Formats: sequence, C-alpha cells, structure tokens
Amino acid sequence: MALREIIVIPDTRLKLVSEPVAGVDAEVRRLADDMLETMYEAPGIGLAAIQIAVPKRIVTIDLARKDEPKAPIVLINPEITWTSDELSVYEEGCLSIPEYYEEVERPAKCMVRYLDLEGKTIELMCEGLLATCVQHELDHLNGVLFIDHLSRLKRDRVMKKYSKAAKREATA
Ligand code: GNR
Ligand code: NI
Repeated sequence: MALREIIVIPDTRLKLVSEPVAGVDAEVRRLADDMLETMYEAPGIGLAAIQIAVPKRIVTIDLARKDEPKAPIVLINPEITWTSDELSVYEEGCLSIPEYYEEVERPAKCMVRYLDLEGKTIELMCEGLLATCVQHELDHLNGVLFIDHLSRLKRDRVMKKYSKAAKREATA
C-alpha cells in the first residue's frame, strides 16, 4: 500500500473523463488499496481515482465513523441506474477543494451498479449520505466537481481563490 498525493483545483486533470477499467486485475487491486489508504489518511469518506491523478473509473467509499470498524466499498466502472425524484440537500466538501463546504441538492436516493474487487456485478440501493457520496464520486469520473452544481458566482469565487493560492505557491 502507498499513500498518494491528492490533486486540488485548479488542476485541470480534475476535468478529465475517466476511462473504464478493462478487468479487475492486480494493478486495479493495488490502485484501490492505495486509494483506500489515501482516503483514510486524508481523512475523507470517498475518493475517485482521478483525485490521485489516475483517470480510471474507480471509486472508494467508507462512511464508518472513527469509533466504528472500517467498512470500505470499492466501486469499479460504477453506473447510476436509477435516481429518485425526491431530492435532498447535504453540505458537501471535497478533498480536491480543501476547506470549502457548501450545500448541494441531489436526488435523495439512487441505485448504483458496479464491479467489486472480485469482478462481480453488484447493485446497491443508496440513500442518505451514501446516496450523496456516490453521486459526488461518480461526478468526479465525468470531470464534474460539486462546485459545478453551485451558482456561477459561487463557483467563480472559489476557483479564483484557489487559483490565486496556487500562483502564490508557485512563486514563493
Ligand atoms: O470526504 C468527503 N466528504 C463528503 C461530504 C459530503 C459530500 C461528499 C463528500 S466526498 C468527500 C471526499 C471527496 O472529495 N470525494 O471525492
Ligand atoms: Ni470530491
């Protein structure tokens, strides 16, 4: 297992559409392992491979609290096959947009189909924070960030702030 660096905005790689994985092999399993380690260390409740600069359709999720046993989920080539008409609002954050939080409205429930680490097809009904997290992560696979769901004004403000910070970093 290895800890990987999480890329942050305005890194343009976060806009890439990630490629499907051809098969669940040793390389995919190693990548998923690295993603879990990186996600736990951050700490975060979800991670998409593109956040460690790998444009593959792999997601890790673990909603267990600190005092609970780990409950990792690895989703390979995930697809949302159904979303509820009912919506819900959660305050979201993103490891690629550190220390910024804002409310986002999304379908309250969704059905996701994916391959697990054994290459088996799984269908999982999601609600609550899991539904939000799954949708947030699948957005990453399509180059979409949660700030893309906000008003242009809010998004532009966030992008400007992080672009300035990146420039300061580069010239420091
Ligand atoms: O750690 C994370 N918390 C979170 C909170 C509300 C909605 C979505 C998330 S996902 C985020 C980790 C991350 O950036 N995943 O891409
Ligand atoms: Ni994110």
